[in-house]
Amino acid sequence: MSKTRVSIVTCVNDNDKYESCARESLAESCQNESAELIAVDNTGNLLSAPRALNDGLKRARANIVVCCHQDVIFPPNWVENLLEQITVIEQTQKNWGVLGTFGVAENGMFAGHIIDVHGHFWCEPLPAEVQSLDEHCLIMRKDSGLNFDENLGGFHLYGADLCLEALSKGMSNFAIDAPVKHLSGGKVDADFFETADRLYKKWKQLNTPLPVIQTTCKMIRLQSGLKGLISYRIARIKRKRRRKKVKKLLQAGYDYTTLRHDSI
Ligand SMILES: [Mn+2]
Repeated sequence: MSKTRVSIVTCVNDNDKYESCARESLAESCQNESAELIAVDNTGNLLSAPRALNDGLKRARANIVVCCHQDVIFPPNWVENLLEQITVIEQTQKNWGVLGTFGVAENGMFAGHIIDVHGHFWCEPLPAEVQSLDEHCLIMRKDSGLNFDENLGGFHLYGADLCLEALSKGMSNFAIDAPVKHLSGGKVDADFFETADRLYKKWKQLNTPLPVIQTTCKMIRLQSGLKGLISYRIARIKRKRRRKKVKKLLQAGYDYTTLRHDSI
């Protein structure tokens, strides 16, 4: 039997970047066979991210599948760290949906542990239940039956959509304490807004588990009608208040390595 515990899938449109980041930092885990790497060639961006990642997911041999950006650097022993976090989560929640290194908690605060272009974020306590997870690193189980929605298309928000799929099937999603370094920030471009529109059009027709979803980049309405509009307005007011409170705390000397997501 293969001892590969984790399959790590990446949609690659810049092979040099992939080789110097994800592949190089995971070389040891590949050597000791705890992880296998699956690169889905997407030179020229001919495939959408959901399509490319689903291709990788099908090829994965392990039940635990990590989908990461090509510009993510994993510290030594990251695979062991991930498996430990899964053990912690499974003590209370066997049927978890999606895990990630960084996301937005149910109260709208950042949750997770990451080093990126915006700084070092460490929002304890972890693992924490979240409403959405950032796409730079998502973890799922093959046997959960979850996969990416190819109709969503594009290169954004497929993590938020996957979290909604999991929630609608009764699974919970968590940010974990298995930090990685991500070399880019979120890019809110035209493709982002087009994908956000498709996300809204999809979930407003379904029984959306959340009226509004807050991602690490933006807040997106998912419910139509007056009810949806009111939920969206309330969520925005709450976000404004929360941001003010966070700003005050940061001015008082707190930083994102000491701020707890459950204290706001
Ligand atoms: Mn990236």
